[in-house]
Amino acid sequence: MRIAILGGDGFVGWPTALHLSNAGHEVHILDNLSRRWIDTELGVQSLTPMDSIQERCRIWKQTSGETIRFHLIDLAKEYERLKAWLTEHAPDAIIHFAEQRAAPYSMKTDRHKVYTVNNNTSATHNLLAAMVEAAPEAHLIHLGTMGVYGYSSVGAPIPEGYLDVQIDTPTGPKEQQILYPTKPGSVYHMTKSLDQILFQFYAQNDGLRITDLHQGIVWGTHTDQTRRHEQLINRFDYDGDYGTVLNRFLIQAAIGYPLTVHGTGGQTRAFIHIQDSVRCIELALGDAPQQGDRVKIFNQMTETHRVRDLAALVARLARAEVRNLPNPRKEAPENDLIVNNDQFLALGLNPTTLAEGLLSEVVDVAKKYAHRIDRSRVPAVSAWTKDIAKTVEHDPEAKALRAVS
Ligand code: USQ
Repeated sequence: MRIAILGGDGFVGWPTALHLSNAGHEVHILDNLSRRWIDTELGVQSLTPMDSIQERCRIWKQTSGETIRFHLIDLAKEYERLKAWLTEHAPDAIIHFAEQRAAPYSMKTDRHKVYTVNNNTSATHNLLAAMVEAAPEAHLIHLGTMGVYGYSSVGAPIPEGYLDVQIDTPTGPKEQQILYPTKPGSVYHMTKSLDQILFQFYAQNDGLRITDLHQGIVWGTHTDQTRRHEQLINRFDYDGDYGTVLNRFLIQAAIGYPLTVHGTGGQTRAFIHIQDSVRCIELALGDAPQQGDRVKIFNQMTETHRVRDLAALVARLARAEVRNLPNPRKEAPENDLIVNNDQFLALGLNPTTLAEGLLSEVVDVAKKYAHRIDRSRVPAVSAWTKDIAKTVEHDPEAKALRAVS
């Protein structure tokens, strides 16, 4: 297949590009390199040394003999170029990662909220409008998030996108399936909730074939392909805005930094290893909806864990210390989470779970590049509200810690 990977320079986009190129597909990366600019804005860098996208593609050609082409394009701002690109290349499938993906970054200031909404919503809508004109047959796979469901304990398993409801009508009760009601916990998660409505409309109005993957928190760094050459290495975020919880704990353990648990650590979240993430995308490619079908939604996760249990596991594994900090986010302090992921299991996904070996591999990568870490960028200081901002702990390494009650 000819596949366009939008946002193919990012944390999941790059290993996906390698995985699909390795599987024999013709891969094109379209990216505006905004993630690299955000590193510059924040004054942080990936823990792992990342080459330019052009150099990465050159090394891949040298290592595998396969070609990945890179196209510098901003989906949110260059609509006509996007449409022209789709007309010229006629991709069979389009994988859409091209959105600002960090919740803390989206809540940093009003400017970051505006940027995240403008960028994410325009990118998705530009793509859909251009597909109707230039690539109506292509299969669109979007990287959505488990966070659209919200994290209040409902007690029932979260279904894959659609909820069975019964509505009272004058002629008696009627069964219906509706999009699971969204309850986003950040401006970033809100944009992914808006995306769902855009997809629903374009599938129903124009017959676009769309798959939305509600992905959990990705952990790990290497895949089979990124391991093949040092310069194919994936990016690996540790800072308070882009680093995600399990990877942060593993990096913190590697550099002797206290594990930064927000609040009691009673938050339960869904997780998936990066190797499974790229495999799921391949499985979704092979299971496309037909024209006229509703949006196909998968829960792309393999297990759920409570944050404090992860901290305890990493602390045991790497002899690290755990710190309970005031939570910079507005979120339920404790929640349960049960998630259905039957569709990927039925398609043959064999989940990689939190094996100690894989956790240790991440700690080893972090130790190797520890000299690149700026400890002052580890704390998560983007607060969800002005009141919460007053309570944020800026220096978890300091001796005099505020207590969490
Ligand atoms: N947390 C800590 N300590 C930390 C960092 C995070 O206790 O040092 C807590 C947070 O308060 C939160 C949980 O860990 O309760 C998860 O935070 P996270 O930063 O790992 O994940 P999140 O902000 O939800 O976002 C990440 C990705 C996003 C993706 C989402 C999937 O950045 O792109 O959509 O995971 S999900 O969480 O399932 O919605």
